[in-house]
Amino acid sequence: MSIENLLFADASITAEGCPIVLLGVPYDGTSTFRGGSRFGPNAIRQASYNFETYEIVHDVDLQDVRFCDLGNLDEVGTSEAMVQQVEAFARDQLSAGKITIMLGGEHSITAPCVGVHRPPAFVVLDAHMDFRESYLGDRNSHACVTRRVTEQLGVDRVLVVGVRSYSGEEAKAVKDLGLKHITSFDILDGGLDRVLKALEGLPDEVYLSLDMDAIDPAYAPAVGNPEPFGLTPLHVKRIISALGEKIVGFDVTEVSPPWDQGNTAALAARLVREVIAAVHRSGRA
Ligand SMILES: [Mn+2]
Repeated sequence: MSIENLLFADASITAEGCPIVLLGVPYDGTSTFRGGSRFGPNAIRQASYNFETYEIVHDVDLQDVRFCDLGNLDEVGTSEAMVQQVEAFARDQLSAGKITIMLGGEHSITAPCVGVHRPPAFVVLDAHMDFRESYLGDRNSHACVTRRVTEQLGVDRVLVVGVRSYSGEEAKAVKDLGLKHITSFDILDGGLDRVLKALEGLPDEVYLSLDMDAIDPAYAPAVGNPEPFGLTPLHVKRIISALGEKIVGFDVTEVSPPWDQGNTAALAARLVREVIAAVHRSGRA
């Protein structure tokens, strides 16, 4: 199978009868430090063949799960074009009652998808607050994602986990608006229980966005903006398990293959498989 036709391991090629739909969004047009995440979707797909089909914690064999991989969106030049593409995808899949999983691409792909989904709750794992009003003249920038989502959903529906880097201007906006967030330092002091308690209180439908830079660069070095003092892969696995039955949309972003020895893509692929198994196990799909 050529790279153009490479599917995520165990995925079917058509959406018919599949409650879970994967899509690659090869967009990295607003990346400012280390580009290359447009190669992320296919690197994650390639890495997905490394793993057993049976997921031990969920007692789910992915060969028995109906999910499809629709391939990649066409590459586009502007953030506006990307936003339109992702919105169209999200509208189609939402009206068909599908659970969407996007493989990024940079984190800017999240806001248009969430804007269409309008979930009762949005949880984002990210080293960064991404709470700028605009960045380098672009409101669709990866540096503004959580700000845009907060505008779309209302601040009460948003929870940021693993954050440890933001500007003074963002700190003020976060405080003024009362954006809920749990830093990686909070987790160091209070354990993951603090996060799990916050997740327990969420509504039944949650969109989960994973910026791979939430995870420590020791485990996920190939991201656009690596930030020390991060979460461990097991933290993220545990969060996915805790949310499993509530997940109605998921994305994994910022894997940048030109900087990777393969471990970042492998971890991303493994976590996508974890999400699929957790969602399936819940009976929602
Ligand atoms: Mn980030």
